[in-house]
Amino acid sequence: MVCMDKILVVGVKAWGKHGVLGFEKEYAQAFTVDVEIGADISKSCLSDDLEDTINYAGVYDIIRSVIEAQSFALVERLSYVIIEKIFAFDSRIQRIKIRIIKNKAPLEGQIDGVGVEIEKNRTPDWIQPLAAKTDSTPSSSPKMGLQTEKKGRYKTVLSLGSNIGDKKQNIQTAIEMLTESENIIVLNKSKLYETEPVGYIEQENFYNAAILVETVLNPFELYNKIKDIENNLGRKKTFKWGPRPIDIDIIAYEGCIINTKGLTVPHKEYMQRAFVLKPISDMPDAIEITGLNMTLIEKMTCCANDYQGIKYIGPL
Ligand code: PH2
Ligand code: MG
Ligand code: MG
Repeated sequence: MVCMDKILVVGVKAWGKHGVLGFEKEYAQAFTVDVEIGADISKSCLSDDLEDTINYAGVYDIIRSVIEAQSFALVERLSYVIIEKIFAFDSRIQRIKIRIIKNKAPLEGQIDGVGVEIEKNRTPDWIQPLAAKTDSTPSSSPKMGLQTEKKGRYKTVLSLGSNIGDKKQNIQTAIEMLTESENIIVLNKSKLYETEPVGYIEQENFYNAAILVETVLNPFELYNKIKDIENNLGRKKTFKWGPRPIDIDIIAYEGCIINTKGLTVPHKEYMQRAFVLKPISDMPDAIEITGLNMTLIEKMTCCANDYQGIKYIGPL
């Protein structure tokens, strides 16, 4: 996560009964804890109002009460329980780093302490670890090891590109296929553009467009749906940036940052690509989902290396 403000609660000393050895569970020993809380607290810098930030006193109380009132074998588990409680304490907290040192670990010889450092991002509320799954709720994306509770509708911006076959038809068919999915509503469409290939240039020009959709699918489910559609439209695995009848990319997904091996959201390179930015700039409601604004997106479009190669074709 880039540019995240931090609240620091450091050097908290507390006594607790944590350890694998029998006497560690019986007699309390000293722990020192540092916590870093990642959250957007910029509003409070102007307002000077406690309501606009995370109250560090609450964080401090959680650290002490978990250490003092509970008992765990591992400092790993202790850290995790504190993290969970701090996330629950304030929904604006996006990231937590915790360092717990057991000051007088039962080891022979000279040692200043042992401990762990654990860092976690808040898990969006529609993603739950598989372990939390009950028998009655079907797992809708087993491949990702995730289970979804469909709690809401989310807006997401998709970019479409084609440079094999009837390019306009391919893009239109892909949009129809998305529309036919009962989980997806297409809210807005860009115009259609012809663009010069970026990356691998020895191939036909592309047609590019973008759409804004609303969906109850989480980003991983949406990704799987998109892959199905790409395959149905004859997409074959070739090489990176190679020609394709259809490519659909998730550019942005409301309130969501994902960094996994298979999926990165927002899309890694879209801010340098006029063939993505230009279509998005046709749709003010889609720009909003990217977190950019019209002025910025227009400037970025003009700065992108592929800007000169973009030709307006017509409506979609
Ligand atoms: N997609 C790529 C690589 N290069 N160039 C253009 N003009 N349009 C694309 O959609 C495109 C590309 C990889 O997805
Ligand atoms: Mg792509
Ligand atoms: Mg793609």
